[in-house]
Amino acid sequence: MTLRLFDETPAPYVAPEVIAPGAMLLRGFALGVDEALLQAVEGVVAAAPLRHLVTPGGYTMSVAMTNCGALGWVSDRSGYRYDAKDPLSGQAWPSMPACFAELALRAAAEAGFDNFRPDACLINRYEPGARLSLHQDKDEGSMDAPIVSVSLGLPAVFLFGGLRRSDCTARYRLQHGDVAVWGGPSRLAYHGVAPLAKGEHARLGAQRINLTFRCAR
Ligand code: MD3
Ligand code: FE
Repeated sequence: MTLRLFDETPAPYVAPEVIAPGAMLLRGFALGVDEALLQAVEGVVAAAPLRHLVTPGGYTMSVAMTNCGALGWVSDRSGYRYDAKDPLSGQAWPSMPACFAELALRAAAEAGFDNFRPDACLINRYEPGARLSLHQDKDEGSMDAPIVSVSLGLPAVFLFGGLRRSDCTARYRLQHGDVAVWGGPSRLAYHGVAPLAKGEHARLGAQRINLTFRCAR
């Protein structure tokens, strides 16, 4: 038996934890490649800066976002959509770094979804207090492909509900290096992120970064 002295100490990755049909948590799965992922995030952010998007209802999101890959998720007063161009620069989004595509492919395969080739990666940056209210990811062209998410930096409380907004939500603490895969019957589950608690992460400081890989086309 292993004595876990500090809750923040990541456990080595063992096997997927099934939280609902088609929804799996791969705790610590990204730990071996976390530094490569963060350096690639820095490259993407240098070309396509993080920004606070405005919702169709006129609210400015507390989470700052950018994208890489062929398509990027954007929001403005006219709605939510995927776009091949960064509206800030008018240029194509930065290409998907190889280490992103490789990790997403491996994680999806580990969760039973073969040949996952996402064309979009949304990068979310949370600072203390930032949150994502309960929503479904339904702007993608195909609901057959899963979504893969990678958590980096400060821990967050992830809210996972059902297919109706009114369904009750379970809470999961996502830590640096955790990967989640959502497909099949959980693809349209409502989910969100509770306001980020203050803290300091050794590599990222007072931030959480989440990478969300999608097949948008
Ligand atoms: C469960 N991001 O960007 S990713 C989002 O931590 C988003 O930044 C969160 O939700 C974050 O849209 C959570 C995990 C996730 C993504 C898609 C899902 C969970 C999901 C789709 C269905 C069910
Ligand atoms: Fe989402």
